[in-house]
Amino acid sequence: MDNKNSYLYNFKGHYLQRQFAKIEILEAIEDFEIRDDDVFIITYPKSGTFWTQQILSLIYFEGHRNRTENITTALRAPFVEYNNHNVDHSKRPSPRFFTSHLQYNLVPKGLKNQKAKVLYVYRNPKDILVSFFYFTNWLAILKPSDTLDHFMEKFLDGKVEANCWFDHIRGWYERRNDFNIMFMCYEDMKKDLRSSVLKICKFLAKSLSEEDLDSVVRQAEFQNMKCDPLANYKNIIKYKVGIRNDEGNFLRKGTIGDWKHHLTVAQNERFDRIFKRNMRDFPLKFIWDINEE
Ligand code: PPS
Repeated sequence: MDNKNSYLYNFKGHYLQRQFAKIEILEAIEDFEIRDDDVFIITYPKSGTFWTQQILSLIYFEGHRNRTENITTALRAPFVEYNNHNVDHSKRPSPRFFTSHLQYNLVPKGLKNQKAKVLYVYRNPKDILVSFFYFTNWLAILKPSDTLDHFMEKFLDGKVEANCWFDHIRGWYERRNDFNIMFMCYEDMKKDLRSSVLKICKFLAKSLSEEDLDSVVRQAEFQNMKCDPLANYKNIIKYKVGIRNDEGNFLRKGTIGDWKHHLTVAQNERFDRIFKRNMRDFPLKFIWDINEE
């Protein structure tokens, strides 16, 4: 992989958004000092990253839950590979939350002491493909594609941020014993948000009153997040990053199975063939349809 792409930055074989990638930040990640109570949200793009940031922020910060503090979820759980806000992580109070789209071999090595927690959120890749297609065509700093077919080629080739979806999830899953990790499925969160929040609380050893739990679930629901400027980055993206049109939204559909409205029969069959070949014997289940059990 060369480094001539004007939209993607290649760091040790991993693609990042060129606009925000800084070599000194990337090189410092490996030795980044990890605390035992740190929590890392790890996702492939478009898998529910900001949703999970919102859930953790609501679980942990009373001021976020009762809306007395005006801190975006991006600042509650900043990306480790993009320090856009120049945060000095060593000065942040514990527990610290981080977010990352990095592959398993590029995260801080201190995460492997198996104390700090990793929450890996995954989503069915056909919905990721569609979400990613709309996102890259919306954001001015990402390379647009004329057609879904064109974007699908890039996605399957791993010529997008965070590279190939298959490698990302397989890598993290195969190395799961190196980390204190829990895998969560976007679709399970969508189908039963309350149980998913409870599952996250259990993993983080955090208990909430019934009233607080209700409040977390309510404020993490799609429609409520969409209206919440601290959780929906539409305007931040519009004014600080730049967009190509006004129709897009960071919280676009937030559903399961939207791919059915976008993929042709031929594209779907091709995707299925490639999925089967790459995910043979892979034990995590994927939910492709809202009505699937
Ligand atoms: S990014 O840019 O990679 O960090 O994007 P990411 O946050 O991972 O994923 C964006 C998709 O997540 C959907 N989303 C939600 N779905 C359901 N419920 C809630 N509360 C929610 N919040 C975000 C968001 O709408 C994007 O999916 P699509 O399919 O494009 O709507």
